Amino acid sequence: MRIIRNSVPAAEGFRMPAEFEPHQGCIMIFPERSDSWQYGGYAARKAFVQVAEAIARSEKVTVCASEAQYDNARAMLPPEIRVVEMSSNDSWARDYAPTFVKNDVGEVRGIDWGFNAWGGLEDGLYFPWDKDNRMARKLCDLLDMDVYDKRDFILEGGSIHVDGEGTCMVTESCLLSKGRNPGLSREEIEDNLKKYLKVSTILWLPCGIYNDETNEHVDNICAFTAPGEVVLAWTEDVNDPQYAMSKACLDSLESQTDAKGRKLKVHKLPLPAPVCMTEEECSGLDICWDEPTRTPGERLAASYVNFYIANKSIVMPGFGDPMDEKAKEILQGLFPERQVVQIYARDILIGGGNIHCITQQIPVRALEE
Ligand code: KQY
Repeated sequence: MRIIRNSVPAAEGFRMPAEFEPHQGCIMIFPERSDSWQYGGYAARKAFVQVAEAIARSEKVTVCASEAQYDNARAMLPPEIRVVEMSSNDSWARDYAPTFVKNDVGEVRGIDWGFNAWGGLEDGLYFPWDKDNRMARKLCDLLDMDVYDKRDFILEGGSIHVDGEGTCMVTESCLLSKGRNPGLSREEIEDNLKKYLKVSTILWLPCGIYNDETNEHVDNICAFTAPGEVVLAWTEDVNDPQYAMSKACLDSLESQTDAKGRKLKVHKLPLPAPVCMTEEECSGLDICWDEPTRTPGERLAASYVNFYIANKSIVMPGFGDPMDEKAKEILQGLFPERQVVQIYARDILIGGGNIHCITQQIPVRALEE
């Protein structure tokens, strides 16, 4: 594995493919952190296993597990899933596994962005985060891929979505937050995205999902379903604080065009009713640096937009809500070639994210095409 410091992906013809382009596989990390996951991750692990199994039906899944969890992961996961021992601070593969870029002859490389637990000492969610920050490079080594070193720029994979045709979508609340790159202007941030993802247009949405502790990652509010088409998390309840946020995103999407000059077709994806922490759930969480990570009644950032596009399926969350079925139907209509699989994901949501946040796709390489 070469660590590339003297060049950038766009200059060498590497672009980030859209998630709906073919994958060689998917990376996940086994959960165990006791202030993120109830009862040391017991229920979360079961949900992660269901997600991994669903994805593994159409692509190779690699699950990273700690030394302590390796035997358990190997026993819980089916043989076709690869389990490797790798240290991490938590389990958000979307955010700190590499972002992969690919060139026209099918070579794939990784990008190693800086990671500071969603805001570092400003408003980050745990400390330390050093093991997470080392994962992208280790994974590129494991996958035999060269890696671009961009650790001087803080970025999580969940804070970007691309259409594979020159457009990247982000939220202002996240990319312009104080805890990430306070020394960089909006233009300098755009410039990094353009050089590293090989995009020419950045769609800036103002915000994301209410109470999303990542400073409102784009992957929880809006996602590309095809070039020129997105799904947007939506509520008709004008009294819900989410209404104004979703409406602001809709207005913003309607006022912009993508890299190909298209107006975006926006499909509204309804939200479930507010999902809030119970006393019992809170009592299953350990304390993080003298503070509880969750409080009873706290609203979680539940959204059906947080789905994963696998080669032959869409793996989406369910919350035991009457809207589960409707959201599934909408996604099935938008992805007629893929089977929509819904997994009950409350135990993932408690950790602060969902199925998209715990997965990272690896584009197919020339040899596999
Ligand atoms: O990408 C995400 N949504 C991860 C959030 C992690 C929160 C840590 N509790």
